Amino acid sequence: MNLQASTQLTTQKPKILVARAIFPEALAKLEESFEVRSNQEDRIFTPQELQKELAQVDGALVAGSERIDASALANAKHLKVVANISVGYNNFDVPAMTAAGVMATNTPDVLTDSTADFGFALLMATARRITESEHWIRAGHWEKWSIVNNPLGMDLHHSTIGIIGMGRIGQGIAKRALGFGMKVIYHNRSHLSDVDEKACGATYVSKEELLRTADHVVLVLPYSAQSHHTIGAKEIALMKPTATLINIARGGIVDDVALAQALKTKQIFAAGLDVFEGEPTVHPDLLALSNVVLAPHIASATEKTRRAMVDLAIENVRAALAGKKPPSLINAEVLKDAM
Ligand code: 8YV
Repeated sequence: MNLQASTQLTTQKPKILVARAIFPEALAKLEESFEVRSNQEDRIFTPQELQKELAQVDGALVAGSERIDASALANAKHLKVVANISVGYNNFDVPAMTAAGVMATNTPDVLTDSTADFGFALLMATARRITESEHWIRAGHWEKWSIVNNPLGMDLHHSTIGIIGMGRIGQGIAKRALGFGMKVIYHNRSHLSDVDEKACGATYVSKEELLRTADHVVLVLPYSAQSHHTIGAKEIALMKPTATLINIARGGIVDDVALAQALKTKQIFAAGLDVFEGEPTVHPDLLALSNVVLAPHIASATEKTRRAMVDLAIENVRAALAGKKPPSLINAEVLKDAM
């Protein structure tokens, strides 16, 4: 094969953008079949940069940090697919993507168990004040140990867990809670089937009843205009003063200012937060409080799961660019005209 032919072949490969750093092995595999524009230095693109990048490719892998809307797609004449390396896709304007003929995909299922594990870990750390206790040791306070003067926590076992958002991850948390002898109540847009309710040992209640009766409230619902500030001052006021609030869903589901105020005045016992309004910025009032456990959006972050998420996103791009239906296509209506 002469050099010209090889160059010709290279230029015939579909072009893809990898907007955030991914595992080097995954990138190397992609480079076998695609001409890849990758951002391994992981600097988040400005909206203008993202628009320019998308204009040059047939497909893209992105994460929650990339907003894909009409403006991002304005010059993306060849773009067929944008694969989110994430199950939540509130960074996608799906109608705008469909209107532009762009397939939108996400990464469901592969992260369910890791995320449910983490939700439970955050709940335990929050209720049993684990990070606060560690700081206590590091600050040299162990000398002050006494029966009544340790960081005293709240029990999980035989308490009531209230789960708002009972999709795959919510159900995973419910099943873990059963192992702790917890009573499970939930609120969701729709009731689970009888079979699923039974498998989770869960009872449907109104949001108000859940907030009033749960010892631990866990948020696992998708973010949308409708779910914005699902928990604000009014909702927190319904909660028990001994209750904990766990958010592994999305920033914006909780009004962080109202929550910080409630934690400051001990209106509720504690909170565990993996997600924040305005990430990666955390409200300074939350940073100053000891009765909140903070994590940097890591619910899905295990080695195995993050690799599986990247692999599924790649599978989605491969299928779309081969003229097939991607395994986790969000906007199936886009196929009506395209295939
Ligand atoms: C992602 C998440 O790591 O899947 C989701 O919805 O929140 C996380 O698993 C994050 O969104 C990065 O894209």
